[in-house]
Amino acid sequence: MYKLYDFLPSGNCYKIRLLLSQLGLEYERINVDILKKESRTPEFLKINPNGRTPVLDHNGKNLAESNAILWYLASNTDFLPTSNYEQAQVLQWMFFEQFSHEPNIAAPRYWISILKAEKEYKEQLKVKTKLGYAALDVMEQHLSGNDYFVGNQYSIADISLYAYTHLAEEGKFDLSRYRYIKEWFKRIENQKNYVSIKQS
Ligand SMILES: N[C@@H](CCC(=O)N[C@@H](CS)C(=O)NCC(=O)O)C(=O)O
Repeated sequence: MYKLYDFLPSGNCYKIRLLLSQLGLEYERINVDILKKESRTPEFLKINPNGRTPVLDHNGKNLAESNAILWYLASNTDFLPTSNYEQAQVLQWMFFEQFSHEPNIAAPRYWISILKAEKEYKEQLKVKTKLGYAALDVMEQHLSGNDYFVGNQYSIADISLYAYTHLAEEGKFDLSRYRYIKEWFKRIENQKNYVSIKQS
């Protein structure tokens, strides 16, 4: 029995909904409205002391951090390659996502499209935008020679990076010059049991 503590607009939460759909796993969704600080209540902090979604509850065992949850669900499935080297490459891209990509690409979207506070964040946006484009350049370069991030197969490395990349325009990133990233979006959107962030 799976329960997902989930905030619908969150790309980190969407990663989990996408993989659950592609694995054909049923789950109960528990809405946590982070804009109403529901992830910071004493009750929620018992579930995740870090006060953030997503959290997966699997038969009473809780797991936080979107990429750890992806790994947990994908283990022993086609969404995680089997060799040690390829598994380490999946981790390489998921650490890249959390350090160089998500903090720079998700934050502008959050400030501009969710909080509607572009003016207030003007200075921070300059820094994040520059670093966000640098992360997109790294992805574009990789995808210019590869269909997917690891081992030429669709994996949780792709799910992790897809979540916020395909929403980057909501943070005013111009994706028109990223031909290979846009072709990769199509390959992902054609995967079996793909669901969009709005459908899931
Ligand atoms: N590194 C974490 C980041 C999680 C995160 O930042 N979650 C946001 C939504 S995208 C959240 O719940 N924020 C609520 C808060 O900070 O109070 C992950 O990958 O799961």
